[in-house]
This record gives sequence, C-alpha cells and structure tokens, in this order.
Amino acid sequence: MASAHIDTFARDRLPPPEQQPAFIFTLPGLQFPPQLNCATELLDRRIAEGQGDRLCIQAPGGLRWTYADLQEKANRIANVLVQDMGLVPGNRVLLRAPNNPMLAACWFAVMKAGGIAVATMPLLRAKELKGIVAKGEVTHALCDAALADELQATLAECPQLTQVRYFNDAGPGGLEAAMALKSPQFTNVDTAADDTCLLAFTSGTTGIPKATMHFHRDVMAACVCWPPHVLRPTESDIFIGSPPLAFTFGLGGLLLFPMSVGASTVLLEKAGPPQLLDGIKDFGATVLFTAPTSYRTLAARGIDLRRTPLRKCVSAGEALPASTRTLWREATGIELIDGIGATELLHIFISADEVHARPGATGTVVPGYRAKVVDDDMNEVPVGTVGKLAVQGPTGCRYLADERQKGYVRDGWNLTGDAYLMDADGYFHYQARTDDMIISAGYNIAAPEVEDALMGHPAVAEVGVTGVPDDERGQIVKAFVVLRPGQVANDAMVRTLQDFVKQTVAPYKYPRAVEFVEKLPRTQTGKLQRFKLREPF
Ligand code: 3UK
Repeated sequence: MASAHIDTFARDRLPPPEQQPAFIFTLPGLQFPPQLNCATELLDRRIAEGQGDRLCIQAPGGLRWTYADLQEKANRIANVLVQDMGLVPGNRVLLRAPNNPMLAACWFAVMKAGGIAVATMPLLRAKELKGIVAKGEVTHALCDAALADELQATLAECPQLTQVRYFNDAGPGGLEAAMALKSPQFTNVDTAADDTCLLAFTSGTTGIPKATMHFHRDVMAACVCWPPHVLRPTESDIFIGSPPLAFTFGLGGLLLFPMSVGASTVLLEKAGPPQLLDGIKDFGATVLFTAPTSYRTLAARGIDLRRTPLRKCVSAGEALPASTRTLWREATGIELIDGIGATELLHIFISADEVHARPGATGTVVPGYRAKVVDDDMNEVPVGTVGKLAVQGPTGCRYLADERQKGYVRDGWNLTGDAYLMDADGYFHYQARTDDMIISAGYNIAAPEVEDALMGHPAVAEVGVTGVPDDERGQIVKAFVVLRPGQVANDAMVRTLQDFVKQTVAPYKYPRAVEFVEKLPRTQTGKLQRFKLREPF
C-alpha cells in the first residue's frame, strides 16, 4: 500500500503492532484494495454510476441536496482546503458544527483531500477544544459561524491552528465566498486503505479524552457489516436522528449508512424529542437513530408516530431497558433495533433486528465480528456467566499515542469495559459497565438492572443507580430518581419505589437509598454519568 500522507503524524503515532487488536476480514465485502478513499466509494461512485440526481441530504428550511450537489460542495471545499489553506494530505482538520448539510460537505471535502477529520461536539467549550487541538496537533479548522465564539477563544491558545474558515456565513470572508471562486471539480487524493481519515475522540464518561484512529477502510467496513445484515435499509429510506456527526454513532447512522445504499438523510441542528417528532412528520422519515431516553420521551407521541411512515428505530449508546422496548412497541407498533457500538470499534458489533430482538438482550454478534465473554485471565467463561466482553472484527481500537491502549486491547481482543453474559442461543445480555457493578453484602448487582426495574414504575421519568459506600455492606444500592410532573417526592414515594423493585427483581437488589433530583448528569452523547452520582452534583 502506498500512503498518500505527506504529513505522517497519524502513522507515526499508531499503537505498536503488538498492542493492536487482531483485524479479521473474512466476511465477503471486506476484501479492500490497497488504495481506497471512502469519499470516492460513498459519494463520487454514486454520481459516476448515473445516480447523481438522487436525493442525498435534507434539512429544515427547505434545503435539498442531491448526491451531485453534495459532491459539488465537497469538491469546492476541498479546493479551498488545498489551494487557499495549504492543506497537505495527513493534516488534521477540526470540524465544528451542529448536524447540518455544510458539515457533511466539509467532512467529505477532508476525505477527498486526504486530510484527517477531527469532528467535535457542538457543546464543547474552549478548554475541551484546546485539549483536542493539542492532542491531534490540529492545523486547520472549518467551523459553523454560529459556533465561532468558543473556537475563537481556543485559537488564542493554540498557535499551531492557523488555518480557519467559517461556514454558513454569507460574509465576504466566509467559506461560501471562497467556494464560489473554486472549481466544482476535484480529483480525490489516492489514499491507502490504511491511511487514517478520522480521529474520533471518545465521549468519555470518565477521565481525559482519548483519540481513536480510523482508516478509510474502517469507514467502509462499518458500512459492510451492521447495515446490510441488521438494519437492511433500502435506497428509498429517509434517515433521521439525534446523535451528532462528531459521535461515530451519528456519523454512521446519519451520513455513511444512508449514503452507502443511495438513500437520503435529514440533518437536524437541534434534535431533542420535539424536533425529532416534527422532523419525522415533515420529512416522512422511515429510519430513526436515537438513544433510549429519547425513545422513552417520544413514546408519549405514539399516536402521531403511527401516522408516519417510520419503520425502523435504532437504539444505541446506552443499554436499552426491556421496559423501554415494551413501551415503544406498545406506543408505535415498532420493535426497536438495539445495538452496542463503541468509538474504538467505530460502530455497532452486537445487535438484533426487529424480528430477532429479545427483551433484555442486546442481540447476537454482527456478521464480520466475533465476540466472547472472558474472565480476568482472558479465558472464555461458561454460557450464562457474567464476565468481560471481548470483541474482534474488521475495525478495532487504535488510540493515538496513548498508554491506555494496553487497557483496551489484550491478546488481540478489544475489551470494551462492559460486563456481559452470553446465553445458550448466543444472545449477549448487558449487565453494566465493569466499573458500574455494585457489590453489596457480597452480592453482585448491575446498576442498569435496578434502573430498569424502577423505570417500570409510572411515577418515574428517569433514574440513575450507583453504589455508595456503606460501613456494614461495603456498598449499598442508591437510586437517583427524576419523578414525572405532578408526582410528589416524599418518604411514601421512597417506600413505594422500594417495594416496587422488590416485586420486580430479587429483593436484595432494591435501592436502600433513594434521592429525588431534578435531572441526571449526562455526557453530550446522552450517556448517564454514573460516576458523577457518587459525588455531590
Ligand atoms: C455503551 C451500550 C449497552 C457500552 C456508540 C453505537 O456508544 C457508542 O460509543 P461510545 O464510545 O460508548 C461505548 C460504550 O457505550 N453502549 C453503547 N451502546 C450500548 N451499552 N447497550 C447498548 N446498545 O458501555 C459501550 O462500551 O460513546 C454506539 C455506535 C457507535 C458508537 N460510538
């Protein structure tokens, strides 16, 4: 393979070979040629095959881009990157915007020019952006004008980040003005399949962010495994959802996967439950990607949703409680497609489609991947035993220059940090993050199981469970509960909820402590931060 990277930053910082996971490419469709550019595959090929007029991206306000439109924008931006901003293949480009069409065009422009995209969550502040810019030695940035403030504050402290353009900006200095002067043609850089094309920072429920490295071939591998085998979309599907494109769940679900089948996507800058509902109605969306909490809220609008063409609903990012699966089915008539993915593995590797879904299980291993449950010595544990989830496939963990690589990859297997059990049918049942297992008076209790039980009570809107220190029992189970409007937080409610749990799961799992709160601490990707429940918040 001939790397196209003149700037060898990424290649120089790959984990040493002995610390990398094994990569397996046995599934048909995973035999990639030595030279591969994912923009050529996902975008330009469509136009070359005469399908440039197909609808590709829509957004509120009436914007509609075909594949040919997206290609033209991306080509012009690639020309700006190379001719005006001096981009050299291998340079890192910070991308910063809410989910919108120009962000998608910028992402493809970076791929085309052989750059490395570093997409950032819209809500990040200058302090966090600074950490990302420093770790990725980022030299270029394309940023939505609406998010300029935090980037400006970042620039003051990041002398190496010198090339910045703002888009969705009508002014003479904006990216659009520069694009207008450029050719709509661009010859994609002939990248190697194993040239890094994105640095995805982990959303991090704890600690300093880690940058995972993904190659052009990884992007294509993600499109070959889960989508055709589990989601099975068609070219007439209209995708919609909430995860930011800076989160690989959103990048795959709302951009790469629809484009991999010639379908279209709806990009929403704001995608809370009300905007999702409006979007599904207005655009006639058929495939939805969002997180369990959002499904719980949207379920109240089941009657409206039944009148839309929505047909496939994907839940990921957090464990899907069995109660939420039931709630959604009863409200909408649709069986949720659960899937566990990780930034380190790019996308989903255990999942079940709507026909094979089983309540309380994430699913079976996705074609292209292998998974097993192991003990502390990496020995596979018997069926039905809780242990650590270990995964291998065409994608896997490569932390950029990070000691923590040794913690995620052992003996060639990716250890996701999740406690799972596999049943006799090969279904994987999520228990908890390994650090969210509560040990109380010698019993192992998985926090999400208690949360699931509590969520079944009609007074409960949201709940987070954690272990808190206790002299007698080592730890006790404590529940932080957000009540539904109109419910009263008092001792009687505490007892009601405790009794309810005892009737649903083994009584020793009931929360000995219950605290009522206004809201729960969550990451920008919507994940509950259980570690924060252990400290005052
Ligand atoms: C947890 C789940 C149970 C699990 C992600 C889909 O979430 C994504 O990536 P992150 O790096 O977090 C990974 C961790 O999140 N998790 C995710 N999905 C599930 N736990 N059931 C699930 N369905 O702890 C995992 O290790 O933020 C999800 C696609 C791409 C992604 N990056």
